Amino acid sequence: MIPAVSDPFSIVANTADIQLKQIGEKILRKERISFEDGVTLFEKGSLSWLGALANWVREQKHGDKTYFNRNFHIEPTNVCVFSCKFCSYSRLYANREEGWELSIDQMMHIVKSYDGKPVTEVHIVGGVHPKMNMAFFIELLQAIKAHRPDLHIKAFTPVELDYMFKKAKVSVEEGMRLAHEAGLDSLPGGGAEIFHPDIRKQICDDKVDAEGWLHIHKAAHALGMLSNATMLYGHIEAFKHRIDHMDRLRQLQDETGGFNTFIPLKFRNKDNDMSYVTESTVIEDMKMYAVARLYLDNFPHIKAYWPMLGRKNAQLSLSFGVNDIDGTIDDSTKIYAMAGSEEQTPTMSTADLVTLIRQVKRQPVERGTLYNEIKDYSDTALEADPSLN
Ligand code: V47
Ligand code: SF4
Repeated sequence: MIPAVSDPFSIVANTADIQLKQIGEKILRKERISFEDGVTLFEKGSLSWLGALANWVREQKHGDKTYFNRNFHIEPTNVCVFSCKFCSYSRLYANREEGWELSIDQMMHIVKSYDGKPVTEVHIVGGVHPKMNMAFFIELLQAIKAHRPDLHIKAFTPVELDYMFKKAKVSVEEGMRLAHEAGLDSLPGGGAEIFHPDIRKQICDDKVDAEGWLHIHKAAHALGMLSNATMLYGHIEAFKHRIDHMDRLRQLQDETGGFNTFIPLKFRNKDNDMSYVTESTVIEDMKMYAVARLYLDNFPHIKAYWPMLGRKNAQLSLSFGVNDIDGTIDDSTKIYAMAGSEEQTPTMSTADLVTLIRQVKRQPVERGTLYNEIKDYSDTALEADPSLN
């Protein structure tokens, strides 16, 4: 474990590189850094230098608090009409051996299996099945809310929403309103990949573009819904594409204030059309988190998604700007296991998550989806709380 450097001022002062020194000083003065500054951070910033600054920003915003939530995932289908080159998950036809397609009853069976358990959120994301349409998902949202009104539904990426709105011939605004009325509470961050068209056309040419993705999140924010944003990094993109991506998010956040969390997603290369691409190293991963924390000054939270990063690296990320490590998940989240993550059975009990956070001397706080604090686990004796397992 690399200890967090508590004195970024000395680190900044000791930097020989004049450009880095100026950027570091801006950050310590809490001034916004520019596009060029962001690229320079990637190009020149050392791991320890970036980590010290990002940890300083993280501690200014959240102290040692490290959030997690208790959620479960439902993946309605892995059948998908799109053909993203990085995807290890989609299967074109449901009748192929590995394809699945859940009915409303089957999904409600999953929801009901959590009755009496202290989960606060269901996360629903899957492929884009040609048969599934808006009416189907409206019915699903209504059924979940009728059964468990207090369960927060975070569901559907703009990829799924764009497809269903077009099929139903409704505008984005109208479609979002209908979904919200039916029970959709917030949007997850998926489908963003890399916004820049030069990269997007090479890795996911046929699905919603950057403008479409941002439009849907903007419409959600206008209805008072909050959302997350992701970025798939570590493949064929250059640093300027990563900054371009974060810059578009930063601009929309200035307008709406509707984003909660940014989640950098490390590209995994197993069994997909980009298997020839070498995966990023842990050093690059930590730099990615740190630069995200420094660039996205208006995003409250930076999340490490542990099923994709692995538990040890998720712990490490807490010293590089990350203040959230998602949730217990408690379900067979298949997308990362299929793409090559070492986390083949991505479930962690709440006690495991609390221990993981405490081991690196941070403060575990259970949150709701919208970052309402549910319980601080700093001093809870784990064996004394039966709901933890
Ligand atoms: O958009 C697909 C990614 C995303 C691969 O909002 C891959 O709380 C790496 O968005 N290697 C979906 N990543 C998952 C997602 C998410 C996950 C957890 C929490 C939240 C949240 C959102 O998975 C896709 C895509 O970027 N993905 N294939 C791959 N080979
Ligand atoms: Fe379909 Fe999503 Fe996979 Fe792309 S990443 S092929 S949209 S399931």
